[in-house]
Amino acid sequence: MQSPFGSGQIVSGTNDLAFTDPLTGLGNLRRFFDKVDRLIVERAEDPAPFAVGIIDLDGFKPINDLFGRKAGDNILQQVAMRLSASMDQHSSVARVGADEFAFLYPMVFSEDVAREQALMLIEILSAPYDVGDRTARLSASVGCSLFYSGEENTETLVSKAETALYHAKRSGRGRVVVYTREMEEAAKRMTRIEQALRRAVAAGEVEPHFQPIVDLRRKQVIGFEALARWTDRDLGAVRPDVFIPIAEERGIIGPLSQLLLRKATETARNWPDELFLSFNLSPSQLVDQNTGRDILDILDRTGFDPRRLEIEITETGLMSDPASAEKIVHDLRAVGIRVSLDDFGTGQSSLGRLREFHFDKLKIDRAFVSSILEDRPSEHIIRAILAMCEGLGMDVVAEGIEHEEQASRLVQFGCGGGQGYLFGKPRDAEGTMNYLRETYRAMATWQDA
Ligand code: G
Ligand code: G
Ligand code: MN
Repeated sequence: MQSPFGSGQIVSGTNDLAFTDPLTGLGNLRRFFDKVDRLIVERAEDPAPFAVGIIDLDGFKPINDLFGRKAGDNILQQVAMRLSASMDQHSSVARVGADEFAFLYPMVFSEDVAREQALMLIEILSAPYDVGDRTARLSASVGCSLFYSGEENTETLVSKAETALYHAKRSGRGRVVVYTREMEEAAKRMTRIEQALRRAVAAGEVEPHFQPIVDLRRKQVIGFEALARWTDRDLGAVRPDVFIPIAEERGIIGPLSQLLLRKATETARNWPDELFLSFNLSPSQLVDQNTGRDILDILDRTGFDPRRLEIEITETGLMSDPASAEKIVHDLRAVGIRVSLDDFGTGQSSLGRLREFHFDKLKIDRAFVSSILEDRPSEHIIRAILAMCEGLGMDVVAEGIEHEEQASRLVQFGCGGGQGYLFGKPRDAEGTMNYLRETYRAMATWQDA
């Protein structure tokens, strides 16, 4: 049968509906598995490798929501057409999920070529799509795996491509990742950490440490940011940039965060009343409508004044479900909790967010602060952020200050707040109490003098 979509083999041999995706006319998952099965049998005598890959559209769901289902279907048909038009006479593509496609490249023998081919597909899919009189844009992530020996079967080959796809999605949009053995190791390590973390959270073994935030002009501590620290019995110290993402992904962030907030507020209520506590929320918590109530419950139980609490959120946290995030932020602000925008200037910054959301404070990412002395662009960016905050009536904290000269430059530019190793590293509850005693004693003698 001649394919309506160029040379790509859409249906070869049989027209069986059970093997065809009705929307796009491409083969479906069954057909794809069938083809790979058969190729593996063929390669038993001819030990050349071949490549499979899974393509996942980035940002298809918002397009569906924005343009409607019919337009979404139409885009999927266009995607199918583009993909099959880019297959050569050996290769084939199938639709294996709502917005997932799979390809089989029998004549691709190396990881490098697989990656090149996949990048080309991403490029083809990234061109604009016509939707009536509007245009939509999409990107795609691809995970590939290569068949090498007789040991493998279709299922393990495809599951390796899925593992690679998962890594591609995690590292951002529009990426290709080819499966490696290390990925399997990494997956096992993550599972070990996940299990240990579940136990530690249940046993209350994760601790908040506290890093001072200072008034740069008066050189005086005004509050602390709580930062999670965990030393496991077996794994030793695990860094938060390792275990927080695992907690987010495996659904432990809620209980972990509640444990940390409870401990942090129990500590902070013993500090002088004028000091605030700043607490990080993860993006996934802003999608969960229980978050607001959980926070208020904890404040109720520990008796910590909500007006002394600040919540730090990132722009990423506002993006996945802005309406949900807005409701949580609104509920928190209603009881006097302040909200700051963390890590500003990195990631997917959108100044538009500052118009839609009201933040009480903005934290300038340490990437800018660390280069403020050497680097003119950083200096200009910081000055622009400071001017903007002044106009919008937001407080500012510059993060990652390590040197006196950085602090004085920031003061000179009009930056009010600072945080960083220069003023203190994160310390546990007791260390923080000692820090406060020293600081307040020093202040008292200074004021007496
Ligand atoms: O403390 P620093 O060590 O390395 O923290 C690494 C990252 O982990 C930072 O981005 C910080 O915001 C995040 N983090 C630290 N503690 C918490 C916490 O209690 N909750 C959440 N959601 N993130 C945290
Ligand atoms: O993403 P967030 O801003 O919440 O994370 C704060 C992170 O910055 C923590 O990992 C903390 O340990 C780290 N940090 C705080 N002060 C400094 C500093 O002066 N230098 C560096 N390199 N890291 C810092
Ligand atoms: Mn923070």
